[in-house]
Amino acid sequence: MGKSVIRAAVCVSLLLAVGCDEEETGGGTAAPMGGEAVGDAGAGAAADATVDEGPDACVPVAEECNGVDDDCDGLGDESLMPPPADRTEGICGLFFKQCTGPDGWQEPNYRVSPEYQDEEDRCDGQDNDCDGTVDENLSPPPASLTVGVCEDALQECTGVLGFDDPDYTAIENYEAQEMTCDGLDNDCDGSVDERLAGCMP
Ligand SMILES: [Ca+2]
Ligand SMILES: [Ca+2]
Ligand SMILES: [Ca+2]
Ligand SMILES: [Ca+2]
Repeated sequence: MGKSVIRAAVCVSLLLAVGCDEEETGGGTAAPMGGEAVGDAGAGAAADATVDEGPDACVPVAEECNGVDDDCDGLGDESLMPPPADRTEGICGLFFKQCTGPDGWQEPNYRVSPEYQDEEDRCDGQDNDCDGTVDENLSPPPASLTVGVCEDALQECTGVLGFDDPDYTAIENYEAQEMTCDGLDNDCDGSVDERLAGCMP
């Protein structure tokens, strides 16, 4: 019994208190929260305090790559659009500069790309060393046929498909099948003038 009475009394007190607050808020100033202490004068003082904070105050400007939180959001050098890297040819066209904080924008490490080569020696249809030329200065392996008139023949770079045998017909005196009695192994099979009846060059 005693506890119920006390609880009811507390509830009545709270209701009265709430009602009182509502009356004050509705009839008084437009201050959203709290009491007579915070009025227009208080808000004005707070604004003045912000302006007067002095040299430590962060004045937001556009974020730049400089290791500084220019826009005062607590993050430095965030959400920046990197400029293209210095090397734009070949596979380097995919690279952008990197923000290094106080040192600003710096060249990327091109070697992170497995396609990149300091000096191109890969036949792959790409400009791996970003000098503007694709598959240049390569060292091709020997061709499939390297005897007879095909001696010294090398494979040729065909681009994305890699190295392949050369066009043997472009080789002087080459014949797909030995036909000429000339003392040469024209078809590059290791035999000279074979199967040519009566040939004595
Ligand atoms: Ca190249
Ligand atoms: Ca290449
Ligand atoms: Ca021959
Ligand atoms: Ca032959």
